[in-house]
Amino acid sequence: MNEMSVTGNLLVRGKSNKRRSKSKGFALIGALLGTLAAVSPGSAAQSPQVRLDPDSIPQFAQPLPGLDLGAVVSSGPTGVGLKVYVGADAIVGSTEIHICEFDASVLPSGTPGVTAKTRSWGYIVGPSCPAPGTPEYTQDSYIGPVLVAVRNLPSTLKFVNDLGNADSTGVLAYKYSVDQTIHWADPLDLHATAHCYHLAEDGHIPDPGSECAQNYAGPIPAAVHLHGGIIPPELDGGPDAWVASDGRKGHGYYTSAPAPPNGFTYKYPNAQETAPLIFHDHVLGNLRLNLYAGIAAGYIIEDNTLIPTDATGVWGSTVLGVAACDPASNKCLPSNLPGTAEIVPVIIQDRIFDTNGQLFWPADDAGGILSSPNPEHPYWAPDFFGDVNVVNGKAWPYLEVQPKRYRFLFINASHSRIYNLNLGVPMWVIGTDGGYVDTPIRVDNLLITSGERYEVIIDFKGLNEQNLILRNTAEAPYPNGTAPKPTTLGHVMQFRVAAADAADTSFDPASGNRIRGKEAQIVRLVKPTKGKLAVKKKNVAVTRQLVFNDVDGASKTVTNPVTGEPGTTYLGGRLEILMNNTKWSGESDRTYGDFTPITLNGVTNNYSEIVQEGNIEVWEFVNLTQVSHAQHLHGVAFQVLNRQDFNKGAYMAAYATAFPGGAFIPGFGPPLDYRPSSASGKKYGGNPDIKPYLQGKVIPPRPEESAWKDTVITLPGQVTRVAVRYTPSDLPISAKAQDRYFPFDSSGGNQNGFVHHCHMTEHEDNEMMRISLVTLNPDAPAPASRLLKKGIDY
Ligand SMILES: [Cu+2]
Repeated sequence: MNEMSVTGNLLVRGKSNKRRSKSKGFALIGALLGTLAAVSPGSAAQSPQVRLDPDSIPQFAQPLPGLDLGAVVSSGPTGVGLKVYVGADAIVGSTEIHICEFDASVLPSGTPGVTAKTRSWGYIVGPSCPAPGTPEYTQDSYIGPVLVAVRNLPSTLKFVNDLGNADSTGVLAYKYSVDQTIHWADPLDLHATAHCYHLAEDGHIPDPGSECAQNYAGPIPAAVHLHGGIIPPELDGGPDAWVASDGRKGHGYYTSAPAPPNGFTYKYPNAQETAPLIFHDHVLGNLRLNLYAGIAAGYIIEDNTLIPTDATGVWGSTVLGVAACDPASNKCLPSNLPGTAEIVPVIIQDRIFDTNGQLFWPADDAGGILSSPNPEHPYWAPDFFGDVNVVNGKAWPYLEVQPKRYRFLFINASHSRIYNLNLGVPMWVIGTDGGYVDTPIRVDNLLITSGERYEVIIDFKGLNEQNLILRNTAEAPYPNGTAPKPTTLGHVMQFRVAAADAADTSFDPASGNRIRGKEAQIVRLVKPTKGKLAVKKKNVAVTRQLVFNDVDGASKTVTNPVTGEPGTTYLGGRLEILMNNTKWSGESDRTYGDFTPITLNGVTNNYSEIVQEGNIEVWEFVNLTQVSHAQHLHGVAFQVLNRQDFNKGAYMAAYATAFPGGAFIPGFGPPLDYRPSSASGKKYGGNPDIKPYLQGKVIPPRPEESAWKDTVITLPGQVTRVAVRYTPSDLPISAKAQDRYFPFDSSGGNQNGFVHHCHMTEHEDNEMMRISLVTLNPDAPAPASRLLKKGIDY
């Protein structure tokens, strides 16, 4: 099958100068703050690290960092690690979180040759970062914390970026691997003079040792995104909201309250349904390395009105001091459902280590393997697949359990790797990305992609004295790649079941009893078992078709821009993956006038997805590439409608010939006008309608995908459809037009949008991300009359 490729000429761009100057304005903000540190010049160097053989790492030698229940109510926030914070300090008070560098115990002692801890980055709750040389500088885990907030009680989090400069970081994976040829935050504004990003777009290979090929040496930028948060766009912490360690800022920077120059304060309203969220780094074009260094944490929103007073667990109204629900209302969760404080997070990542226990990143030919397929992007590769599974910050840990039920929160926080988890015993899904399911769903395998979450109950009863291994069988890339090596990547963690029987009065998911009471069931946009809409078709305001396409570079033999080694042969392959063939900024030479330029703080981006608050839309993701993607929408929840195969070759041919001139133009945008036409099947998106190329029946979502979600697996050669409604998720379908709105200004003053993107970090870092603006429902109250007001409540 012919894959789409750059055939012949790369697009000649006429507006480059305009684009090259666009990010200047905001770099000045840092200068005005007077906090800029001297930045030393960079150099182009290949990482000297040597990869550690994953077979040498002892498995199941370290306990899984668990929840520190002692910290729940009494002592309040201290340090990093998987501590759950419940109580005034974390919920209604102000919590200060520093983004820090420190050592973490990732590999077990006894790993041959490894004597050092793993230098990492992460969130540290408290007034400052731990100082080198102090005991606190060595953290048990880089992941965390897990914060617990309560619905409708706002939480104020002050984030401070204390990461310092790239040339002095001990995280070698970052120091040697930032790629300045992709569109990234670029705090030093190298774009303005060296045009690295645009040169790469035009097929230019950086000269060896030139600015564009050098290791980034400036202040480290970071952004904090609340993944799954239904929040105002100003608080979304998207790619342009970054702040660098020296106070330089991206043009989407926002703070709800005074903060240090290198930080910001977000007042999260927590107005949404109960859901397990994540907060993690989201800096433009380089979040893969920030995440790799460790910056990720959990954020659970609980709903007191669902929590019964007679809970048997630690969780309950007494913890929060707020009246709980009346079980007779039929709205409560089961009274014996294990509470939030009993959730065991299982945050799964894959990593590569060097022989000194440090994080290793496969950029260019670090470690002697040429990982970057194209010299135009010497430090970037289209996938990252590690060789070690790390859970909650520990390589292949174990967890001692009693022979009874436990409640787990599975989070895939890896880069490109999809996991297909199985334990050999049933797993009962009780919640997904956006909250609880109606009734527990039994699964024997749990397919989970980057950014997805599943809450699961596992019953270890009768398994006394057994050691169970949580295994992974997913190919990488999924589904047509390499099977995981059974003895390394095939192992995730181990459960050791104790000998003595244990009493268990907790909720039994096999009972068939509901999770959500009858009055609190999921508001259905779709009928999941049928794969059909649950709302009338006329109530779907807009259908969009978004096509994912590869833009490939050719194999070539050139001088390696990093090492200067002549005659280096690059394999060629994906230079970038696009949605609707459109770059992140939406800039292109199209003259249709179908994209809407919107300017925020002096920077203009070209929007295509202008959605209206209150509306229901169907989004169809058409995957023309060879791998799965993980589509994630910010600021809203959706329901998976269905999937359907299509004739990829025939559609790709029709797609290519629909472009002006009859051939694919990389980065041009979709071939047709974005607005609906008969050729697009009346869908937005500017693509030939996929409908004539569909094959077979619609495939309903997997049962465990049937609750609210924000991230979905989209397989190659398939259309994946989701139904999305731009309102709070628990608003009844019958709500009147004037009631369909968020409690805040979802439009960000008609200037500030939300991104939607692939959650595979190599893809989102390199253009597989777009912006959508949520315009206000004209029938709904104006922002000044809404519950949450910018400048006051957020
Ligand atoms: Cu992707």
